[in-house]
Amino acid sequence: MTFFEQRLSLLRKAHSELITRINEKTEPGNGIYDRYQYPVLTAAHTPVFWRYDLNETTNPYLMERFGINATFNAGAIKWQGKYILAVRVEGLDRKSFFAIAESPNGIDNFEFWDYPISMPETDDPDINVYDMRLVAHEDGWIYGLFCTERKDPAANKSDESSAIAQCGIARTKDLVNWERLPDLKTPSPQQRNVVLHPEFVNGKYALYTRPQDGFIDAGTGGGIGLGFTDSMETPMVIKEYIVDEKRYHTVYEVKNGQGPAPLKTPIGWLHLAHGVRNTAAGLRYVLYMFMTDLNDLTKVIYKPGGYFIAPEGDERVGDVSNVTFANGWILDPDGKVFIYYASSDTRMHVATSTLDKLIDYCQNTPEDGFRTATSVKNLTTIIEKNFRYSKAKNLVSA
Ligand code: M1P
Repeated sequence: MTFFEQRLSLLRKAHSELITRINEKTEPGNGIYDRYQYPVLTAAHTPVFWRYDLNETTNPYLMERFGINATFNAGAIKWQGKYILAVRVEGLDRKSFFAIAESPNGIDNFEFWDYPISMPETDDPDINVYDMRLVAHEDGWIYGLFCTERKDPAANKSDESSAIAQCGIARTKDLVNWERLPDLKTPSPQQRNVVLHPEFVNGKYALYTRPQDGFIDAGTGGGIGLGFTDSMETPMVIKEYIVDEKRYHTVYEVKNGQGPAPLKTPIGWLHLAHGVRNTAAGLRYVLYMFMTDLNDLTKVIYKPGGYFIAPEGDERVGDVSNVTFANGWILDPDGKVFIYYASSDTRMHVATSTLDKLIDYCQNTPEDGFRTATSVKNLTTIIEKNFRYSKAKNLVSA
């Protein structure tokens, strides 16, 4: 065997072992959802034939020719019986693109399709695209809404960082061929985390938005918004109604954003969102949940206090540390929910739960009372209830 052949065989073996690795639940969990032992996708899950020129003549050292930095913030959909992730793949050059990975069980054995998505551009080409939300809309199309970023034309000459973020839109029937539609127009100068609601509302398309003033700063943008457009071919939101506000001394005090499209339940629409707060170590991104009324999407009917998922252990560290972010989940017909979340802008994980458990979580977790005293009251109520219960049952201790 030549050096090249030996090295290629090692690379292929390591890749194959990684992508077929069984992923086990970590016990005992918190009863709300289960986390898993391993990330479902990392940069090393991308195919060897993406990263290397496999011709011994043109690449005798078998060096990486197209390095992958991270695989994160994936949209999700169940399609043709497979658990599909539309992954934000970031190359070493910092550009993100989308690529589909599929798994037979949603927990492990995720494998990338041969080619990344070739996303058509508009007349104003995207400099970077990321964080796709996949939605099977009742109009029959699968939509991908994502952030498209371009340099801010008003930035100072010396400023090579300022950007304008807007919502890019594309649709498909097969996840391979995409029709690009015009970018969404809204009253906000910057727009990220835009998500299409899966059903028509009074004959219109409904969109969750996140109005914000600056590229990073939400500024006067008040929280997660909701707007309507007559058409996705000329998408335009004239007014954004704030559904879930950012608020002082919460996990979403700096900004928040809708995660994937909400799931319909008999009780209301179930939402997964991210909230951001500031710390001495920088921004901290966590996930939280709330539910909205089935007939009035602007009315929050349940909102557990605090976070639902925050970075734990190795998840805390990555390119942008202390971040959990989710823009994809899948509801199976038997009620099982697969929550796909990324940690620290680096890798993808799954957590599993059921619709019943998540509704119970939303209905029965105390709300944030916005003061220490109300938090202590919530805790005391639980303790007293437990003591009353054990006394009634003649148990020795709670
Ligand atoms: O770096 C954390 C996240 O920051 C942005 O989210 P938001 O728009 O809420 O600030 C996005 O760039 C997201 O991709 C990233 O994970």
